[in-house]
Amino acid sequence: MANFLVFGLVFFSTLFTAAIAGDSEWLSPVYTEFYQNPLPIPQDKPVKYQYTNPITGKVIKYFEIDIKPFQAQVYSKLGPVNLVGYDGMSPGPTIRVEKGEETVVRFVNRASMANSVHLHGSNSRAPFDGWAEDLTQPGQYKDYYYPNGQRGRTLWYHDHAIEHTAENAYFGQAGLYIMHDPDEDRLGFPKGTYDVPMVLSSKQYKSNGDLFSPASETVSLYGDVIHMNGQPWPYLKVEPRKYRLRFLNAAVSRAFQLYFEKDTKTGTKLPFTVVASDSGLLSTSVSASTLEISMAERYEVIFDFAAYANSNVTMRNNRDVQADEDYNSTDKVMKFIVGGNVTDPTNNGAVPSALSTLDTPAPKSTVDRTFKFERSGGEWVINGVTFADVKNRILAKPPRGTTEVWQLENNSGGWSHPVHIHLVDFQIISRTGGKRGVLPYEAAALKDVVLLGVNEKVKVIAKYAPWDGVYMFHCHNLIHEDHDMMAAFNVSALQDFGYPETTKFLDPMEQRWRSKTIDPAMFTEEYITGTLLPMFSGLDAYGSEDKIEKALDDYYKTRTTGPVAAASTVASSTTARTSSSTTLSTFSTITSAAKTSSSSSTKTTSKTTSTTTKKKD
Ligand SMILES: [Cu+2]
Repeated sequence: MANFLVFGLVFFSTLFTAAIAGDSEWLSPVYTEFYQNPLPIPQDKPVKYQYTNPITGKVIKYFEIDIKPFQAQVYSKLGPVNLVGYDGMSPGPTIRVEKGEETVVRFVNRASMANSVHLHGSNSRAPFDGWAEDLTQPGQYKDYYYPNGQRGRTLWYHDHAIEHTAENAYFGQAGLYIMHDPDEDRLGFPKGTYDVPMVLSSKQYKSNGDLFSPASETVSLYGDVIHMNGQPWPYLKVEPRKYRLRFLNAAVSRAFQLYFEKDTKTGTKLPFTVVASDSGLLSTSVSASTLEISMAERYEVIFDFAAYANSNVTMRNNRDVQADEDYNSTDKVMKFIVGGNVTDPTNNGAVPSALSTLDTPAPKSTVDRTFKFERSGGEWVINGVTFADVKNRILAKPPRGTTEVWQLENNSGGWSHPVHIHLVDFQIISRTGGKRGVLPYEAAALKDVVLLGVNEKVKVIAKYAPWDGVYMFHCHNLIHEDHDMMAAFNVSALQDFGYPETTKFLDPMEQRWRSKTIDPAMFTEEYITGTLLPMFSGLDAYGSEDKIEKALDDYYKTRTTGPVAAASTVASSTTARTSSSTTLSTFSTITSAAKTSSSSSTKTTSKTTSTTTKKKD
């Protein structure tokens, strides 16, 4: 304890932003209230309005969320923390939807920095996917239109604003979005208070109790204060029965390897069952005693506290996870105080072995594209390209509906990169070069994030469907993402596809869907239920997903030649970086119908002249 005091407030608070080697010190003021505060449970967001299309019967639920500043108290003896969160809380309110019910979520910027919102895990149309340059400025709002047509899953909504995603997410802009699928009910998983959101983060505080900002970080912000649902090192009182724990790692830069131990028997890792991940249910339940969860990944675990009645179980984190920095207490997460009585014995049965049938892409032995994630010239790049490299940042043009294998490479021993590909659910085929292969629960899952650990090569396979349009892929270490390890792919429109779509959503910056200035007339029930939601409902944006999937399959089955790309898939002139005074045309049109070969993936481009005011390290 004396050690804590010596290394406390004065020496290692704000001055030492670079990581200090070793496990014993603090960067933040010493935190002493371990397991003294209850785990907060984010409240559910109520539906504000609802609209049913009189012809199709299709339901759209409307939610409205204000992005606004608020304060919280993390250190009881220091000053408050200044945060900016969805509805003034962090994590934001939990949005709950039923599979098949579409949603419109209006995000209203009542804060001081621009935002963009990504619903992570949703195959939203490009203009509603949170494209980093599709900013909503303070005083504006944007209506995001979501399909909820995929399998049930735990999604999350979080900031994706160009160059300051790390700040926005870290200061509070992250929340859960849980899509319930009736197909899950047959499994009898724990429900209600036995179904607990677990949002991990790791932060660093200043000597006054306020947050240290990631704004000037260019490498990583690992943080030394571990939070669950916004509370450092909390406790949760549980009953001696099964719980469903829905983990999300919302940290800026820290990956976790979680395990549980009984306080009276430390060193012995307790068993649990992994049942779901990014895209919902696993194919089979997977027994485990450690859960590796990197930034933006979701894993759902059934943990049975029955054997630990009237005792305490602590959730811990391994040290030496990848190349992350450890601090005094980054090996601790939270405590479960297990009572002696079960008040509700329902939904407490054995976890079935077979859980679901995954819609895995048809196997393929070739590698279509290779992407190297690396540090180059003081920037984080993908195949030498940054997101600021507007002319070159579209690194792939998979024709709509094609299945591709992407090889992701990290040749560094110094850092890891959780890679997120928007739009698709992918299967992890292989992992080589590092200390581990494909983890058992990864092998049973469809994912949208995969950790590319130190020196690892990971192959992922996905079908680039159902929509066409331009989407991002990037590292989910938010410091790397901001500086500028992000690129795009264009799921190319098919000229001769023949499916009758009445609306196109190719361009994430299409003017029609951009943010608007706050106007009270646009916030009335009459406007929203009488004009706005009927407009979305009439777009035919999502209603025919199954038919499109089938039409795409038929298209490729019947073809004897390669796919024919549309003459012009995207011709946007609105995609210059917002920090730029110059407008550049971003999206090159497709000139060749031929399926791209792997050569497209290894191009090295000369940097375009920077037109941005982007900060350089
Ligand atoms: Cu990275």
